[in-house]
Amino acid sequence: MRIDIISVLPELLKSPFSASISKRAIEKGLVQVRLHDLKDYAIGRAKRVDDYAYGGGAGMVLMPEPLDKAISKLKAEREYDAVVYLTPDGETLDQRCCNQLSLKENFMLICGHYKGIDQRIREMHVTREISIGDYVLSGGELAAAVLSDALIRLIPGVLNDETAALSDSFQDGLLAPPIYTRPAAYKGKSVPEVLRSGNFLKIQQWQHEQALKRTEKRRPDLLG
Ligand code: 6GU
Repeated sequence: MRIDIISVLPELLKSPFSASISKRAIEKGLVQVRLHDLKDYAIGRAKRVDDYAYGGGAGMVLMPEPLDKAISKLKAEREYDAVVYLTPDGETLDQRCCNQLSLKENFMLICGHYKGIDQRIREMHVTREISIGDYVLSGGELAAAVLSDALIRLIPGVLNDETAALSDSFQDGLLAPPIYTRPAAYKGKSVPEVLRSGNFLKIQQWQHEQALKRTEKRRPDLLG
């Protein structure tokens, strides 16, 4: 997998890829992440990338020309399976969407900032518009980091057995059951007996029951 991210604040995106699972995936060569600074494509003597919105209102808009140049340069170098614009008015990201996207090879992620990007760039280049939830972030960078993280961990070979994606919340349409580690008793609270029974079938049964209970209580919408 290859992820190209275009942003006016690429420095905001360095640390999410410098630790843990994403870092290991990059080191293993299972994913390549490239950050592109939109400011390198600024135009005019003033080296601008944003301008006021037509029609007025507060907030700046990323201009079409720098974005068009940046996107076109990347497109000339390789085929992209998806050109994603991260925006609060996009489709809401969920695990199903991540699973589907994780089968693709080359992604371009475009981060808006301020009020967003010129509509014409969305029409000319963007193939998919994604939001990470119903709240507003200052820019698309953190959303791009969230989407990248969710995709990278699904690449075959990225997770080892201990962190297998199959037992994650949402992967089977249910929230994950409670989990415990040693010690067996802590401040008077004990680990459920069944988890220490060694009976794999009973453990699985218990975990499924707990997952169902938790989902009914917290996210009944997931049960349909
Ligand atoms: Cl993708 N961008 C911004 N700016 N805010 C968001 C978002 C994206 N998803 C949820 N809120």
